[in-house]
Amino acid sequence: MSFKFSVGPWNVSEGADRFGPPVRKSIKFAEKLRNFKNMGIDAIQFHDDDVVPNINEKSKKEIEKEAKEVKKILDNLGLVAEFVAPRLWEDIRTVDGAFTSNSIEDREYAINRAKTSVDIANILNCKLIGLWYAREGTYCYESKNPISGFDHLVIGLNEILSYDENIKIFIEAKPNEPIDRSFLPTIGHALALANKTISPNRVGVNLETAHAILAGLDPATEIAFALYFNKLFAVHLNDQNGLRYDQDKAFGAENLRQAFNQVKVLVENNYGKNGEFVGLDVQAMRTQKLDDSYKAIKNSIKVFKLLEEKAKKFDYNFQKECIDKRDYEELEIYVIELLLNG
Ligand code: XLS
Ligand code: MG
Repeated sequence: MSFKFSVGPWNVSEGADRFGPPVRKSIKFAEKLRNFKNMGIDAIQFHDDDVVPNINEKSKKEIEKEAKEVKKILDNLGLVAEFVAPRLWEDIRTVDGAFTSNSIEDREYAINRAKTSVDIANILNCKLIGLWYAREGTYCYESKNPISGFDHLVIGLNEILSYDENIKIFIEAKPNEPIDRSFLPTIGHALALANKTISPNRVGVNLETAHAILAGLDPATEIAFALYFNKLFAVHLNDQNGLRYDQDKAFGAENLRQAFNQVKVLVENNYGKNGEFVGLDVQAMRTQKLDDSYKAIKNSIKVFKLLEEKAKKFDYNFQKECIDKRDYEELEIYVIELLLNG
């Protein structure tokens, strides 16, 4: 079985960062999708407002109409939608968090917007909702009661689960940024919370490499933990140079051996057998020129495939010999040579 890849339109951005404005022109949405298809991408990851821009200003009918137009573009290109994620971190009503805001009106807004994502997902013939809990946590520890916070998260999940019984949800855990302390920093936290919902089987996770590194954890082990529970609904492969801002670098660009082990654990466990995609969440560097802004994606796929070959070459007999002798130095140099030899 071969892996199928997905990316989001935000992965080809205009290069703005906290310290400077955009440096590249916007590429039209339909053109991005066409280019993704030509690069060998199979599925698209969507925020709700990637599908329906300015979603808050639109009626139910308008949302439906625009989502149907996007479905047509996807069909024409032979692409599918992997998930729809409500972009809950940009609206003025989610300044203090969305599902865990201290304001009841804001929490209601978050739930309604997530339900609209379910409607959009259905139009796109997609059954997966993504929740990156960007502002669910605190900037000031004392500003929220964490126990109520967890409770509000479960209430939000339950509302979505009961709105549509065919929908599954992934939680994308991240320890910090934009907030100081996240309520759900790791895969383990997300899986534990899933068990408190009305339908634990329908709540899984999306492991993003950079988020695990920011939590000081090993991404491959986080992936393995989710696989053990049959809860790895998606992955966001990328890379990260230690404890910096969330860099969304090309996969393998910083931590090649860790990248290898992520691919290896996915290969060993037949990830994708239930239709899951190898998702990338990488950003073009600010320094890239417009025509070269797809390289982070292209290079990530290239590295993934090269590492897949290496994973398939991995010598399990030799591994066993090393284990029997408890000679892990030998195993380690074997892996390094496997990676270095072309
Ligand atoms: C940010 C997240 C975001 C989600 C999609 O850190 O990675 O891009 O993946 O909502
Ligand atoms: Mg992500």
